[in-house]
Amino acid sequence: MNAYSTTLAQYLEQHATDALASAITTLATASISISHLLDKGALAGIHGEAGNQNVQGEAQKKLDVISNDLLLSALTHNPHCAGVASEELDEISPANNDGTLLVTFDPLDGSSNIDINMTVGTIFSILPYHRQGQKACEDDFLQAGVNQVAAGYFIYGTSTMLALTLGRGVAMFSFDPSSQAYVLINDKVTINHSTQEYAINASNRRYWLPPVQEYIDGLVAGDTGVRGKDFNTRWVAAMIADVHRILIRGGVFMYPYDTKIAGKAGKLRLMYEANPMSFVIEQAGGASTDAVQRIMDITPTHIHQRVPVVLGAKEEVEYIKALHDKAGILANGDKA
Ligand code: FDP
Repeated sequence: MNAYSTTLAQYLEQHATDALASAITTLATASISISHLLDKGALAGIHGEAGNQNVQGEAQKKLDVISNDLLLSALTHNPHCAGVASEELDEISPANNDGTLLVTFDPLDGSSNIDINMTVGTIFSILPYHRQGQKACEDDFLQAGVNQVAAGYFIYGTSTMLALTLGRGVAMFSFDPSSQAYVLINDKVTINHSTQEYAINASNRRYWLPPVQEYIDGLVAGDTGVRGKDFNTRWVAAMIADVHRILIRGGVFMYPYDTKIAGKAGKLRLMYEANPMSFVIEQAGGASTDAVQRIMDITPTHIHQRVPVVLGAKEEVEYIKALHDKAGILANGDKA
């Protein structure tokens, strides 16, 4: 017998509208199927490449495709869901014209981790839909992150968990395999404002802007440099796992602007990764920017838009933004 007793269903009954509760329950049910497939691993024939490329030009893993299909089919059958957009699909999928919600998702973030038996997860964002009776189109999705009514992620790690925000803090649930239900383990997740831990892919150093190079040099110099204290790197290389670590024990995560691929300002996608994670991080007391402006204030121009991401401990995020401000960096990475 443990101390936890509130299920996701009970939590949603108390805190969410019927429509939201229904959409989140649909997502949770699909996540349980994905979690079971991951448990079976190679035995379920889910390892390896699917042999296609997604809209982002990345090789799709078999489980990327299976997870995408599971979520898409479940959500398009939900009566409250007017449309769905997936990181894996070129175009949005209209669903039920009378629905009041739009759902975006990254079916399996960090999918290069599947074959090495490391953490992956499903990230989702829920936006309002206002054109009832009409078929949803891509323009309906192009809303700033501040419009999100819920967001979160299911993380498939040593255990399966759900981090959820409905805009009034962040709740953390753990999946109980014996009851097959998500159970509330923390109803007020908070992030420390300061940290000595950071996450970045340092192999991209030569492509970063000077303020990011200067910032990381300061951290590496530790107590011999401008920061006067030692810092530690933690990098799982799956955003979902790096963000989850920050929610649990603090830190700052960066996938900054880089010049590695011409025309791509950052690696992460605004609508499937940056916005939902920003909502979760802000609701836990952290901050999230593209190093110049708040991510949730960005009005998307395209559903597959990419953005630089700097999120986590407030003091650190503000420090990085101040370095960019001092260097006169604009939102597109140019200098003022
Ligand atoms: P992945 O390509 O494995 O799906 O956006 C996807 C992502 O993982 C993030 O989860 C992760 O932070 C990042 O890419 C890692 O990319 P690099 O290894 O290219 O730095």
